[in-house]
Amino acid sequence: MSRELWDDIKIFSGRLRQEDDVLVVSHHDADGITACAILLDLFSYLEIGADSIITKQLDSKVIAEIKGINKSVVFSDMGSGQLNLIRESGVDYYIIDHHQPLEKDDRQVNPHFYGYDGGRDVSGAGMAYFVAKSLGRDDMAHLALVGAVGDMQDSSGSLHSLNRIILGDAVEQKTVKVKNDLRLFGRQSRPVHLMLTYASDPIIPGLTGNQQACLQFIESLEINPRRDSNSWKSYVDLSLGERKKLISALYMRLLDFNVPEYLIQGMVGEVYTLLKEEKRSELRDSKEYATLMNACGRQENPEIGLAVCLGDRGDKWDEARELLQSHREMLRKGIQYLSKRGVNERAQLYYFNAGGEINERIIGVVAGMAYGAKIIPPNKPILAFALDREDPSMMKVSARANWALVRRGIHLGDAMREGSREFGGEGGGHDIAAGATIPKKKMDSFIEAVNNIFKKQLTGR
Ligand SMILES: [Mn+2]
Repeated sequence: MSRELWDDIKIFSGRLRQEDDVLVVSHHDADGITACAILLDLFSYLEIGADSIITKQLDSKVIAEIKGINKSVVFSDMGSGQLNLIRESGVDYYIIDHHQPLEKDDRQVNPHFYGYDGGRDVSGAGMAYFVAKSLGRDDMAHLALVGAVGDMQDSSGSLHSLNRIILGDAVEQKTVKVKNDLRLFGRQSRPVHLMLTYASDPIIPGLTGNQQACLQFIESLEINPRRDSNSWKSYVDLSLGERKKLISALYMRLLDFNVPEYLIQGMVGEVYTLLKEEKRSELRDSKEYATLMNACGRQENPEIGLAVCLGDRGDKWDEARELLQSHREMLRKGIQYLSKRGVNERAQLYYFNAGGEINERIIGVVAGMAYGAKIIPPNKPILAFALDREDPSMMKVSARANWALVRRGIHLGDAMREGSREFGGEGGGHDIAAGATIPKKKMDSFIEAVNNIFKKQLTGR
């Protein structure tokens, strides 16, 4: 880590250490929830009183609520982009963030000021971890990795830069094991054939979306997919030999269908196993852990995920898994709706307007799943529109792409920011996933504008 960043973290932490009662305000996704857990664990270690609020976004309404609580506030995984709003509110603040900052400020730690890319090099949970580590508390390294994976910072096949330092700590503490293996989602908790059925990164021609074909494929390799007469094996139940056989058969299939080499490469890479968690539980694999947290957040119960991060394996853990179930059920219905309804197409994008049919909380996830469910081919980004529940004159837009499109130049965050600004809305986000809010009556012009922006991104003009 750059000396300068570490020194500034220490100065920042030294000041934070003087507080005796704080309020942590964090984001409602996997990164924000794990970041919040890391900070609450730190404050309990330091015997500093701490409450927390986990929120979807930091707007004036949330700021007013925060102000009413009348404590020093530690913003986590958010705040750098809302510095003006925070300053205006007059609250006593600390910001620990990795999003694009507005300006430098000595009550803020953010990797962007030191030449790091907050999109890839470190997450909000990672920054919280470094703050904790500088104060002598480094036992949550594994959670910081869940945050990074939740923000898709391992999408190239491994974590790097500042995340690599955290990984080194976790490996040394024996809480995490790194292995080169199949990186498909669900290696711990899903039956093998369902892991293949839902594979979307990469999409496996002839298998993704077809459960029967996946089962036959596994059987054709002489791998028994059943654990016993009434349960299925997950990937981690396979023997080493069976895993190798499966991976090379998947390789061959992708090559046969001319899937680009770099997409095939991404299928195998680092997987991060949480060694203190039970085998076959969602918490055992960093990616599945992150999905569980995202489900809690999107089902509007992030505090249940938070309790699990802080060690609850009783009631809250049961509730978290129930939330995951209902989350999956909502997604299943969303996908069903979308495949019946189909999508509209422009030269550079797909889009659909779900109106009120799909909840705005999950519509982005549904849009991203449209590739895996073979509702759309992976050749263009997809925009999903939904009613804004809080303001009927506005619409929420969720944009999703895939790794191949990002490689070709697509940056959804830029497109959403630029496109929405033109019509008096606001937007932003990551290259692969982003969102915006726009006036309802501008929907068609917005689609046209974004179509042009994508064209520019792809051709450079
Ligand atoms: Mn984040």
